[in-house]
Amino acid sequence: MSLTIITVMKKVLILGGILMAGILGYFHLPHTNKLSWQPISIPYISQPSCQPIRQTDLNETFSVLPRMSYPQPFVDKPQRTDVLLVSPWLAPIVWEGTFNRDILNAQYRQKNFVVGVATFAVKKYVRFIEGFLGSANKFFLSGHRVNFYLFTDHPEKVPSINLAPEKRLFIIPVQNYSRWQDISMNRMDIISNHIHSHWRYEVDYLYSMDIDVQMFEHIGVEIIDTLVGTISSWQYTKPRDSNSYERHPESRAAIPHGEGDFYYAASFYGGSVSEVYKLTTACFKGVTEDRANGIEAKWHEESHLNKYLLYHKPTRLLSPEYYWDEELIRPRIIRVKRLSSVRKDLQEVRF
Ligand code: UD2
Repeated sequence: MSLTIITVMKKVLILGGILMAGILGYFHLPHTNKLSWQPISIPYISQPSCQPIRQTDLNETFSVLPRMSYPQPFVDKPQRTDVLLVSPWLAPIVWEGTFNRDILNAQYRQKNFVVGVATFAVKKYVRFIEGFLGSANKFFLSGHRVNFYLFTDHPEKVPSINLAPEKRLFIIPVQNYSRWQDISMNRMDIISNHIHSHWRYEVDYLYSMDIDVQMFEHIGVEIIDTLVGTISSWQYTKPRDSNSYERHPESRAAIPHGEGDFYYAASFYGGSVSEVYKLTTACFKGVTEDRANGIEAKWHEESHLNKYLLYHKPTRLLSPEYYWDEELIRPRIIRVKRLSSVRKDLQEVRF
C-alpha cells in the first residue's frame, strides 16, 4: 500500500516537473521568438549617406529622347552570332554591328558629359603626337566634349593642331625616366595624382591611351561606362593559362593558374573618374610594392591592370576593334579597325 502511494507520488512529482518545465518553456520561448518578429528599429539618419544628385541628373528626369526611326530589335535575332556579346558577369562587349550610334548619341547628349583622355609622349614618343591627336580630333567622340591631357617632357615639340570647338588640349610637362618601362608604369601614378588634384572637378569620365596609335574609324559614346577595359588583340582567343598574366606569386600582379577572364591591353582603359582613380591608385600601389621587393611584373603596369580587372570586373568591354595591333592579320570577326598601333622600331624609339 505504502509502496503504491510512493509510486503514485513519484509519478505526480515527475508529471508536475514536466508541467512546470512546459509552463516555463512556454513563457520563455515566445519571448525569444517574439524578439525575432519585432520590427528592427533603425536609427534616424539626419544626413543623407549617399552622393548628392548632380544637377544634370535632375534635368535628365525631365528630358525625353527625340523621335527616331531605326530597325526594330528582336530578342530572337541577335545582332551578331559570331562573337561573344556579353561577359559572364553581364558586361556588354562592344563590337561593330551591335549598337546604334544615333540612339547612343541622343542619350548621351542629354547628359552633357566631359570626357578626359590622358596620354603620354615622353622622349622620342613625341613623334606620335600628330598622328594621335589628328586622328582623335576626327574620330574620338566626334561632336562631344573631350579634354586631351598630353603629358610630355618636350612641350615645345607639340605640333599645333586645329581641334574641333568641343575639344581642348592641355599640355602638361612631365619628367622623363631613363628606362621606358618606368615611363610606362609611372603613368598610373601620374593619372591617379591628377584625378585627385584636378580632373575630378573637370571631367566625368577618363580614359588612358597609348600615344603610338592612330584612329581609323569612329570611337564614340559606346565606350562610356563605369569601368571599361579593352580585350587585347594578341590574346583574345587564347585559353587563360597561355595568356600573358603575371603568374609568379611573389608579384603583386600575380594571377593564380586557373584564373583569368580576358587579357586586357593597358593601351586603352577608362571609366568614371572615381573608378579610374581607384584602378590607377591600386595598380601603382602594386607597382611600388613590387619595386620595394626588387620585382617587375612581366608586362609592367599592364600586368597590374589585368590583376585589378580580374577582381574588379569591368562594366563594359571593348572588343579588339578598339586596339588592333598592326602586326596581326585581321580575321573576319574584326569587321572594323577603329584604333591601331603605329609600327615602331622598338630599339630605336625607346633608347
Ligand atoms: C604595351 C602596352 C602599354 C604598356 C606597355 C608596358 C598594349 C597595346 N600596350 O605596349 O600600354 O602597358 O606594354 O609594357 O598593350 N611612352 C613614352 N615614352 C617612352 C616609352 C613609353 O611616352 O619612351 C609611353 C607612350 O605613351 C606609350 C606608352 O608609354 O604609348 C607605352 O609604351 P609602349 O607603347 O612602347 O609599350 P608597348 O608597345 O610595349
